[in-house]
Amino acid sequence: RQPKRLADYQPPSFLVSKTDLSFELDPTATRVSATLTFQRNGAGIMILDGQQLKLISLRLNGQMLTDKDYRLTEDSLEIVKPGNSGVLEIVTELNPDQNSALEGLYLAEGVYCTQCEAEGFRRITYYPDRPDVLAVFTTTIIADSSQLPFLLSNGNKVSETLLSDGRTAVKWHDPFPKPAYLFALVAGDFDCLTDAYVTASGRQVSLEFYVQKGALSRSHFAMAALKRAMHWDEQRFGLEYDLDRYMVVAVDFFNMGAMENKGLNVFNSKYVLADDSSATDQDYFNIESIIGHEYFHNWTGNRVTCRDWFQLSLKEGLTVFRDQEFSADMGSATLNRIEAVKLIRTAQFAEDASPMAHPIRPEQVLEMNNFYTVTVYDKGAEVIRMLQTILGKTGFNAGLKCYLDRHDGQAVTCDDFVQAMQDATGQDLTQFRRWYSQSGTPEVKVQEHYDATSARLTLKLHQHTPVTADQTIKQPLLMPMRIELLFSNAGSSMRQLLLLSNEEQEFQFDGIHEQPLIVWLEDFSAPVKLSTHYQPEQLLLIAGRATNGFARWDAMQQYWSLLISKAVTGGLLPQLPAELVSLFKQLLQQPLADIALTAELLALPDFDTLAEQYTEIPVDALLSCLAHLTQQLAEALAIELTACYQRFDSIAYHYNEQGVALRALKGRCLHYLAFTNEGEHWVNQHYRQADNMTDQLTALKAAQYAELATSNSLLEDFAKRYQHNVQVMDKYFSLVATTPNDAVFTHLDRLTQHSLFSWKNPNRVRAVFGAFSQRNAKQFHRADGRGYQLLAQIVTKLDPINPQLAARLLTPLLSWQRYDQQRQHLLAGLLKALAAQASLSNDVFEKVSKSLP
Ligand code: B3K
Ligand code: ZN
Repeated sequence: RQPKRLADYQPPSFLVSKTDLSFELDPTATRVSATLTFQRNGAGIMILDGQQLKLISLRLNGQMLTDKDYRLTEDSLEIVKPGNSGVLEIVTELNPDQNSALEGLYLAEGVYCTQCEAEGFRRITYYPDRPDVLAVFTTTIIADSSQLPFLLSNGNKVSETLLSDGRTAVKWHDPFPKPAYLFALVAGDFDCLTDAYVTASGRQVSLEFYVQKGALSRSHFAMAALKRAMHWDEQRFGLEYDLDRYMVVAVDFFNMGAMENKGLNVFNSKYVLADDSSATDQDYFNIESIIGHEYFHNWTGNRVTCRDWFQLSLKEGLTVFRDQEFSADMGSATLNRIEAVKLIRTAQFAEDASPMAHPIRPEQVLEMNNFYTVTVYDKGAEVIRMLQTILGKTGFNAGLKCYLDRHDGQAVTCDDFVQAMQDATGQDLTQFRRWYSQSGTPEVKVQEHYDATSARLTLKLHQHTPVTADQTIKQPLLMPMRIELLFSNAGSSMRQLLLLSNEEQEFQFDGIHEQPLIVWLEDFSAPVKLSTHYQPEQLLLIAGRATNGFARWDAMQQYWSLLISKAVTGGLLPQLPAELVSLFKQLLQQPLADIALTAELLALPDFDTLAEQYTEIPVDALLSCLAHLTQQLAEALAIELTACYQRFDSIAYHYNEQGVALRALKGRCLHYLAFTNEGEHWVNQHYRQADNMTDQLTALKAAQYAELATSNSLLEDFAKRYQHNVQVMDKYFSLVATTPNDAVFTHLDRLTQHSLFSWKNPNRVRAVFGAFSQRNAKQFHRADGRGYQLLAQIVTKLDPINPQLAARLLTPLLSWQRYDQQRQHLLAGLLKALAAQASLSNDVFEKVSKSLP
């Protein structure tokens, strides 16, 4: 197996300017006729990608080719004498029904659907399946329209014809040249929600959502979110939609969240369908953000695309940044930042410390699908955010405009992007580019020195990036560090932006007449691990006073981390300090005007955040500390928790900033109240009175974490109530999979027998086994290895069915070196056994082989 390397990039030898496709849909024998108009672009042979295809016929400029005119392998087709330009006609046959990998064209629940990114188009026809070949696509879909009333593809609908055999042919034309990964076809029977949007320049766009029959009433929120996204992109970046039609199809069988195919997004139904009785605040949030994300790709990804897949962050990091900015404007910016940073500090830091460590622009890839990672996406977004911090919003907007104007219609690189930012602003970004090539989490140490006589404050910063699995040599990075100096006089402070570029660097401030308390890394202005010398009391002061909401939350998190790490080192359970109790009392008695922030300030760090602060993760100690602290907080604050819980009457459900915040605060109180003597009462009442999914789930989770006797009966009630709503049943599956005791193994077994469960449906598999391995630390990390064994079995079972999914689920097993000897031994054994299996997919093989010494 040969990985591809960025360093080996060669421009394509042939380009395709026109791609005409015709599909005759059939469950087991779909015929695809492709007519490619090609031109030579450089030296080299004509080699087309193709996988799992049956070649039926091949013509060059009208002449039938015979087997001496071409060479066929498992994954390619070489045309021996193509000439410098011409027309190639390829007929292939494929089996959508058998396609459980959900890549290429597949049939699931009566719907034909495609997924071509990254390299799925080669499962549809022989083609130069690479993002730097851009063609104008015309697609004809032929099918029985009584079975499949909607036959959709990219662009504009050109014609619909009834054929003599009773079938219907629908023809689509997409005027924008695009790489094959943005091609899409959907055929099925749906309910359709339509609406319209008038762009800033007055163009009328028809908006269409295709959803499963009966789900129309659950697609209004997504439609409204789409209109908000379209408007926001016009306001913020001056970017308008460019086709007459924007279609979104929701399907239950999908490997990821959604896909930005030109003019025809395909979405996981989880990120479209919602109503107040079935969706949580989090679901609504996710829908708005993903609808935004795929829409924003129309410019950052589609109009300007990637030259090669190593450049993936060019579109993904940038588009995540754009969706984060959108969400921040639609709701609470502080809350959004907190959530984004949690993801970096858990999954992304873990990836940097794992055998899969890679820069946001990877250098070597065996299976591209393995690189749709938190590093490429979310660290990628942090890198873009740093650019905005360094250049300012105006500079950044100018840079983005320059990038899009300069490269519209092209397939380009991350370097091209940074160059545009540099050219538009005049800022030298040479050193900044290292963020694209260097992997790992930088560690920054800070020291402060205050001299009263000269009124001078000196700040000394030191940066160091530890070696990673993929890279040994690390260089200093350019990082923006936002700080705030707090003075004793309440309300008096000074905010600064420091640009750290050297390994060691000093910053001096004169005219500082008293020693300030420094808030470091406001708003998480760089994706680094910071080590400071705070005393616990100082952190509580920052939590009370910092201007930046994120910084206040962060100070609380650091406070708990410090307390817990002292306890872990001493082999003891942490005791609640009196000053913490009084701060919490105050927050509960007088919540801040920012209710959402109050709820966050009252939260303990989660297990995964704490875990990333240790080289060897003390699993059991961390879990006991967290449970113990929760119990102690509940006991010490029972009265205040009750009062705060009761203070806010439940308001009728509405998804808006205030509602979200109130539910979060009440939910936080309930989480602790569940640990008091009256836990059962509060949880039962919360569950029964809930008029929405958020509150129901809050009650169920509280009951489960506190291991209340009522937990099981509430869960049963829940399952009965929602047995007909598969999206909600996924939540039930996940809840059961996070059962914190031994019983979980019997439950998991039972769930796989459930009538709704299918090994072929990624949503179901993720709901059960994703939840078990990523959100049930206690049982997954059992010292006897039972959790690990189970996950390894599941990966083995899934690999032949859906390699992409199998490889994703495998991730938690890779970090075996992060645990104690016994766990290391168990994990390494399982990984070796996996590696020894015959016919592993590239997806699983690449990860397993990297994880073994
Ligand atoms: N671009 C797609 C992800 C494709 C993943 C392929 N394995 C969704 C997104 O990031 O918008
Ligand atoms: Zn994306």
